[in-house]
This record gives sequence, C-alpha cells and structure tokens, in this order.
Amino acid sequence: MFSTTKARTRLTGVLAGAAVLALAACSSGGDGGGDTAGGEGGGGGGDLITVGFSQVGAESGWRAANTKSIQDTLTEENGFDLKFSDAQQKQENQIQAIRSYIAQGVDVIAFSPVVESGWDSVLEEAKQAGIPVVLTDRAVDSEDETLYESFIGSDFVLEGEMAGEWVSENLATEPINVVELQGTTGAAPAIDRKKGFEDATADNPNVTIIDSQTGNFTRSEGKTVMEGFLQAHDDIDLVYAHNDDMGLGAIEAIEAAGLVPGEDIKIVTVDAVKDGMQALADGKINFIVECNPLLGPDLAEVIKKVVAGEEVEKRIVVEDQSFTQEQAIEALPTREY
Ligand code: GYE
Repeated sequence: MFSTTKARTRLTGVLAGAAVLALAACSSGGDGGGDTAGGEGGGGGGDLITVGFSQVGAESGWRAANTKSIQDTLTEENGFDLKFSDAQQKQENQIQAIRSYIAQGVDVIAFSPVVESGWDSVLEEAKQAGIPVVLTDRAVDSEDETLYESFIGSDFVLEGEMAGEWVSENLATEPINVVELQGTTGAAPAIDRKKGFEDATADNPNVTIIDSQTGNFTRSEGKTVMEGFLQAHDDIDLVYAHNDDMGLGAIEAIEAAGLVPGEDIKIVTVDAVKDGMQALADGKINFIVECNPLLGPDLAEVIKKVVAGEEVEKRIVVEDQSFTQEQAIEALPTREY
C-alpha cells in the first residue's frame, strides 16, 4: 500500500514519454479503425473521437455526479462519441467492457478501476492494439507506467489525513472509540483513506479504532455494518465512513437504535455530495472531507491532447476542501452536486 502511494506521489507532474506519443499517433489517424457512427450529428465537420468508458457502478451519490459529469462533457457537440458501460462494481465486468472496446477499435479507453490490482494483462492488450488508456478517479497499482497515459483524480491519502486531523484536533481531546466503515475492499479510495486517517491519528493516544469493516461504499451496506457495530459495542464515540452514503446508512442504524447521530455518536465522512452536506447542515454528520466528482472536463481535455499526440501529465491531482456544519450551511445553496 505504502509503496503505491509513494509511487503515485512521485509521478505527479511527470510528462508522458515518447512511447505514449507513438501510441497516440497510431490511434488518431482517422482512416481505418475507430470510424464514428455519429458523424452526421455534429462535431463541426471533423471526426468524433470515440471513447469507451467503463464506469465502476452506481453505488453512491458521488458516482451519480461523476457519471453525469462525464456524460455531459463527452458529447457530440464537444467532439466525442461516448460508449458508456456500468460494471456494477465487478472487476470482471470492467475487463469484459475494456476488451469489447478494444475489439470495436475505439480511439481512447477511459475507466475508473473498481479495485487497484489485476489490470496489467488487459492494459497490455489495449497497448498492443494501439489504444491509449486514461484512468479517472481511482488508480491501478501497475508498475508499468506506459500502460496508461494519465491518471486524473483526488489524493485519497490526503483526504483520509484531513479527516484524521480534524478528529484528532476537535474530538480526541479525550479518549474516543472509533468504528470505521471502509469502502470497497481493494479499491484505491478505501486503501488510501484508511491509511491517511490512521497516519493522522497515530500520534494521538486518545484515538482507538475498535472495529473496521467494509460497507462497499453503499448506503444499505453501511447501515447493515453499522447495525452490527452497534450490537457488538456499546461504547462507540465516532463513525469514520469512507463516503457519505455509508455515513447516511450509519445514521439510519444509529437512529433505529434510539441514539442521536452527530451527538451520541459523531460521524465524519468523505465526498461532500448533496445528501451528505444536508446531513452535515442538519447536525447529523459532524465533518466532511470533499472529493470532487466533476472529472468530465479534465478527462475531455486529456483525451483531446492524447489523440492530437500532445504530451499530457501522468498524474493530475484534483484538489479537495473540507466542511464543518457552518460551512455546509453556507455552501449548500450553490452546490453543484
Ligand atoms: O468516494 C465513493 C464512490 O472512487 C472516489 O467511489 C470514488 C469513491 C467515492 O463510491 O462515494
């Protein structure tokens, strides 16, 4: 885990090399493969760029906002022919989708990998076919950086650290018992948000993580796991949930147990999507670290550059902020997602 994080940090700002340019050159010829069916629909006379996008699933409010951003940006008006598929949080579905995009000869493949490991062979197949790949949102742990052009997304370790620092400074002035709702097992944001939180609270002896399980980034699993935590422990002070949806599920479980979320049991989450921000404004969640899902515009720009044979940054880090209750009340009326 640690080495992955370090590797990613080191990549920040590094430009893609000559191999990448060679790849882009073979795939952007416009003759031969990758013909676009939608040419008559617009695109200003030029060929549309055919993009095959494999999405993780529809597990959370964050994911819905991310999908909307991609679909609203990779439009025919903007020069794209988007082929979109939902993998329902299953790696085998994503591998199948990527293979099908390779077979169709799309110009560029983009995807948000459900888990970090196990991508090398399918990425190698794309490389052999001369189809450039762009990663969005989640990372892969492949050692071979030539397997993809760029990775656009947030720094999840930093998000976990921001959550941990707030807890350490604001709640752990006395001993607290923490339960953790982890994201999907093996997913970059689950691995990194766990690590960041642990790192940031490691030197505060008042913080004890008494239980930690996956809620798979969904509201319903967050609720079920929280019900189990409440049965197993009668001394929970804080829930640290790797996303808003699991935190919202935990709120339901806490209320059903006759306790007051945000007071009897404090809650800290990551994402800052509308429902989470509303719960923060209502005092049911105590602090949220943002994870910006609006990756469509950056993705469109990177794809256009890759197809044009221009250099792109290997790592594009999306900046995030954090919200207290007062800040959520102020931000909510103009929040985009
Ligand atoms: O935090 C969560 C979603 O990969 C950053 O996936 C994304 C995470 C997000 O299910 O809500």
